[in-house]
Amino acid sequence: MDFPVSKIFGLAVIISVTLACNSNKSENQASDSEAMTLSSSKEPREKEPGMAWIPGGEFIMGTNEEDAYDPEKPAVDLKVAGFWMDTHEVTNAEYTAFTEATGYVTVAERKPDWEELKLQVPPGTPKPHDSLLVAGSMVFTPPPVAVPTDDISRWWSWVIGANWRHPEGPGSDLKGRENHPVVHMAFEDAKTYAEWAGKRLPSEIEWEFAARGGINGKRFAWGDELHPNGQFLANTFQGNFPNENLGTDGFVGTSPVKTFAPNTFGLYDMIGNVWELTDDWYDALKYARLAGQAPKLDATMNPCYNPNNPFAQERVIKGGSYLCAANYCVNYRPSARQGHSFDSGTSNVGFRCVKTTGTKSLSLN
Ligand SMILES: [Ca+2]
Ligand SMILES: [Ca+2]
Repeated sequence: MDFPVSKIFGLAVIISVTLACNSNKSENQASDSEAMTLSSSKEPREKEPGMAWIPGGEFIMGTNEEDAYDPEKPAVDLKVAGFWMDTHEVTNAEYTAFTEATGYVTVAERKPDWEELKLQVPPGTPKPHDSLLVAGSMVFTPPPVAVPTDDISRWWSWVIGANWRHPEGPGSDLKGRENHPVVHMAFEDAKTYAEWAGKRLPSEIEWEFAARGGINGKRFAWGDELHPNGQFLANTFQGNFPNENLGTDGFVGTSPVKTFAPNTFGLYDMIGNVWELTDDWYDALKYARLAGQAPKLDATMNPCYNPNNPFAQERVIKGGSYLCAANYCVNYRPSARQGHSFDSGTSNVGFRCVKTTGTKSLSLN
């Protein structure tokens, strides 16, 4: 598992912060691991524009595959109630409509708040100079030649002025990308949009159920082959990551939503294009806890656990992105999961929304 890409990582490269151990959290939430009442999975009569009805049911979450990452294991049987889900990732055009209606300014467009950032670094870490605490985000910056894949700073750069309006930084814009997924989304950016739209972010369980499209126990969302009959079914990375982005699937960056075939639930780009934020805190032992192989979290415990980043305040992202490659992360699978710092966006993270009538969060375990 690679080190999560985040604002504090980008700044840490600059201020040479060494990450050590910490467990404080400003919020304690474990909604995804709470048992909840399964509501009706019957499709409501009233349709939701731009959304597909996900009928709910039993499924196998996670995997027992030997070469999968530990946080994806083991496979567990779960039930999910029905819900509506956006058929595609939220686009730049949709996010533009939201900001025009509300005046909302995203996290990457704001000056970083040291009072929040210092909670994610060892106590006593000196405050960086004000000249470094300026608005920006992490941008994929491929090296010109092949490099070892053990250090993400070789291809992720902290770019001042990068945000959803300027995905590669100042000088880049959204022209011709209106129908591409919005990127550089921090959790607050996605959640605020969802609330404005009368929707919410999916739980990880809901997201994985929807991505599998009713196909249980398969490595990929569509079966066991990455390219059945030579077809590309998702926007991922072909070639040697990170320097050789061949774009054999037609795209070296994001693609317009709905370019690739939908899954059996009618959902596009659940795999690839951009990673998608969920409402859940990242817990590397979540699947093990659900299977009874690790102690359950209680209300007094830190809801976020990432052994690679003990300072983590991360939400789960799912589905992989246009940067997922066979020689590196192989995260274009429904069980793949990563933690994503709550206050950070990157040039390959977006989201989509869900909606339920009645009670919220309908995952059972
Ligand atoms: Ca691609
Ligand atoms: Ca996606």
